[in-house]
Amino acid sequence: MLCEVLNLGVASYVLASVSDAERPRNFYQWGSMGVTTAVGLGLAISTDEPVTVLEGDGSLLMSLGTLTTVARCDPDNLTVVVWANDVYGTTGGQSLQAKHTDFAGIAENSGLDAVTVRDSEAFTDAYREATESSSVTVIVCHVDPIDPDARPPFDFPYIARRVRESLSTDSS
Ligand SMILES: Cc1ncc(C[n+]2csc(CCOP(=O)(O)OP(=O)(O)O)c2C)c(N)n1
Repeated sequence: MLCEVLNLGVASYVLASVSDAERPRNFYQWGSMGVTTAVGLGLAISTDEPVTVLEGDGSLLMSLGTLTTVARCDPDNLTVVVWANDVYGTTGGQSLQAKHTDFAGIAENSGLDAVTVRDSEAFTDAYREATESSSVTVIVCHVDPIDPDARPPFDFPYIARRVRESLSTDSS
């Protein structure tokens, strides 16, 4: 069963509203900015299950060095999707001031496979290829900012416990 590690804020709000009950391995980050990919790496090297990170571009910008560590470990079950909306969406849409920054280029120069996509068809193809690959791929997915209505109240200890219990009891 897929384990998804979601950036704090918008990514967590959206994924929680899609299908939280059927996805006990949705690991929402709560208040913890800049750690999503690092948490995903830790999970990927401690389980054989597939792990997908949904990272924010602001969060990744805070912790670019994580990409070097991901490339060094290169677990075959990890895929990193960067939700690149060019803003700090969760806190009101402030500009990242990073329009000249090439996240896929940074990932590649850190030793990872990387691809940039701009529509859902390209994303679907890239995600399929990435999950079939035995190397980590970073998919930089350019999206428009959204402000979801849903603001699920997360109980973070419960979320972490639920992920841990699902990984230790259920491998289907
Ligand atoms: C260390 C730290 N700095 C700032 C914040 C406040 N904060 C919460 S979400 C967020 C924006 C995150 O931006 P991004 O990762 O691009 O995701 P988006 O909200 O655009 O989906 C900020 C600045 C925080 N929680 N932790």
